[in-house]
Amino acid sequence: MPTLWHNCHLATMAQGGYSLIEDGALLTEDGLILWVGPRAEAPAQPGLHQVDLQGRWVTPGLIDCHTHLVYGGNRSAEFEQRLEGVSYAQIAAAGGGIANTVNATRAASEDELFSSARRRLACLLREGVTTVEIKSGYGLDLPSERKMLRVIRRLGAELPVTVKATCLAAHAVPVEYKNDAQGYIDFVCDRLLPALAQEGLVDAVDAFCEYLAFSPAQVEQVFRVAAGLGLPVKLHAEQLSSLGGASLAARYRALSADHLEFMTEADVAAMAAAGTVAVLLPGAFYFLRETRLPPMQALFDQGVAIAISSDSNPGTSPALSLRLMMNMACTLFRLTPEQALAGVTLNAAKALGLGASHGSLEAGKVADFVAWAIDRPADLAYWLGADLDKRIIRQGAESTFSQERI
Ligand code: DI6
Ligand code: FE
Repeated sequence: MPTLWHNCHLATMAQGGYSLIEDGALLTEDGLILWVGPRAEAPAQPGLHQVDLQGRWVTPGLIDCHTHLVYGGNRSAEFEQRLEGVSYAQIAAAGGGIANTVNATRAASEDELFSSARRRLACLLREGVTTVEIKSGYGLDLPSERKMLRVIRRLGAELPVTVKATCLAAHAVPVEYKNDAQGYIDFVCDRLLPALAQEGLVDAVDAFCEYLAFSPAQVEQVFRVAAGLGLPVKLHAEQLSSLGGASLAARYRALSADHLEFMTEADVAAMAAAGTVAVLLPGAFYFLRETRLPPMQALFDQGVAIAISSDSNPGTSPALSLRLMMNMACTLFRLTPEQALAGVTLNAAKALGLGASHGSLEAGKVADFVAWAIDRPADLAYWLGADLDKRIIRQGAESTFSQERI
């Protein structure tokens, strides 16, 4: 049955900005948006189901386009160490860091991984997230990467959220390949990626291009295999050093390059030309107490689409709030609240290859939206902490998930 959602204001995000419609309405049917516009022009149909949104502000459902939500254990002990002066790189060199989480993830059963990830994901969903990307990358062998990707698929099947699964097997060198990063990359390219892609567990391929992870040449090898498998690529690039990863990603028409604090002007130009989205991760910047900012002015000037994401992971961004990331993108990276909202809607959808179906309130797109009891859209980036009063509509139906305890 078609439904008319009315008595609301809309931030449609259709053109990348708020694209406001005051006193607007939305018509939905079969999970899709049929029409959006001013209430006075709403199509009149006999028997139309009507929902009064009581003056709320409606935005697209939020999209967290870069997370590592599935993992065993956590790293709060390393947080304490870092505050005592030990660096992230030192902890990693001593066998902690990502390797710590790899051990805990390998030891966990699929059910254990599912239930801990479900609890974390629920925090995002209660906040209005309707689409999320989740990466593997804490398994680093075939059975453990498969286990993570199966958990990611199961989260999408059992929770009211659209989930994209990214294979990040090229995240770190596992102990089996100590001092043989190239041997591990060969294994990922020859065996692991083809097997997991063939099992239908992979929507995109990511890698960590960094001096303490993989070189641009090794990443390129992974990208070539991904292309051969028909999978889009993304890249963790220029987080801690400048290796030209963002330009490499652009060359392979990556959906996104992520982090980017150390990117150069040439990287910005390459991404702009390729239409690769810049995914900024203020949570990791903050949690690692980084000081080098991404080249914001160059990104703005060259018109690179900017997405904002939580990077939710146990080591560098134990973030369970996308709205907090919006605030931090404004305070730390100088985005406007409008740009921050675009960063978790339209541009985040593009970073997942979902630009045609998600991320804005437009006819033909999936009817994922949130009706917020706020004064104006900037409130979403303004309030720190706490939960805002809201109604969450996913695929045209109101979700009651936010009331469930898990
Ligand atoms: N960059 C990050 O910030 C995370 N992975 C990556 O490639 C960190 C992952 C971790 O420390 O567990
Ligand atoms: Fe990450």
